[in-house]
Amino acid sequence: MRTVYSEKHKLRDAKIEIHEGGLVAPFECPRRAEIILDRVRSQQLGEVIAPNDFGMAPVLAVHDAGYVEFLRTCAAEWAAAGYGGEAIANCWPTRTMNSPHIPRFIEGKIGYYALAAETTVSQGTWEAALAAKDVALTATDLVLGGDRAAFGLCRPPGHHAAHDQFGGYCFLNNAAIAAQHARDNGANRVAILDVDFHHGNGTQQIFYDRDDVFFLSLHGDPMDAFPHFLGHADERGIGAGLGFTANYPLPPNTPYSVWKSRLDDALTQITEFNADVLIVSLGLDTYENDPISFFKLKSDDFTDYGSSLAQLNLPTVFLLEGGYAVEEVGVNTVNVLQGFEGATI
Ligand code: 7XA
Ligand code: ZN
Repeated sequence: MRTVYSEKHKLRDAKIEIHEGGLVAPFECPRRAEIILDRVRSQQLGEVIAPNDFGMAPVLAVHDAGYVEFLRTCAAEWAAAGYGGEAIANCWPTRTMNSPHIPRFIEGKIGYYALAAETTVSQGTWEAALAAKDVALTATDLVLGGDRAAFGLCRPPGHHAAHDQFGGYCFLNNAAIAAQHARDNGANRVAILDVDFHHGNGTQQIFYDRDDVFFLSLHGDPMDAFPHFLGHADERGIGAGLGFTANYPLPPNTPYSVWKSRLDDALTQITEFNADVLIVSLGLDTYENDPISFFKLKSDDFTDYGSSLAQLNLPTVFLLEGGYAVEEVGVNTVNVLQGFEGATI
């Protein structure tokens, strides 16, 4: 399996994150990608290639133009306002302040486009996010061109990014951009399976009313876990999209046996959907020692479910999402990919 990787991920190197009442060094850090790349190479998973530049059209196919322009200019506008540090939201149009007006001043504008406060927009974030979507699109093109599978080593991740909101370490929704690209280039039905610990609220929102992209997610119950307000089992899609969203919220301390039984159900649904392409939002924060999550998967479990994913016998694009047990994230990532490759179908 080929891996797509860009050095530009290093441009996303924020210094602060709001966490448990204080400021900490961000969990989503450049070292994650370097550890994964090292493991890809040491395990000889396959060739590592650089992404192609796909420009802005695939981004604007799923994201709002005003939002994209905000991401492009945010860090500079923050600095121009005389503010120091990194751009960060502190005020939102909350449930009692619903207005169509988008503030002109950056402090209001960032609140309008943010869905959470932990994630800053630092200098270089935009360039890294652009490179990550090119990584995702290049991996998708490998699969559309006949590769059985490809791994997009995306950083920053994407699945929380909605049509016009960032947060949860995500800016551009790499999986959604990839899925739309697959639809626009010959795939009639695309399944997005999100195995990150956190619900992929952004991906769900982008495809919620569509029947051509089936979004399925296994995640920490939003009653207990970020993103807190989306990811319940009764969210199943709307209009033509009804039945094309499937959520599997799971409680604290969920062991692999339970998680895997929900995965098997999701895989059955993907088979019945008759997908042409599978995109896996590959988060490794289901790991038992992840510092911000609460499932109990062990390293061998990642190999096991990688093998199960292969049983779908679909062209498969793996796109990196979360996973913050940095020393083990390389092993766990490559275990999924090797489990997939080693499977007998
Ligand atoms: O998949 N998403 C992540 O891994 C990021 C979750 C951010 C959680 C922040 C909670 N304060
Ligand atoms: Zn996550």
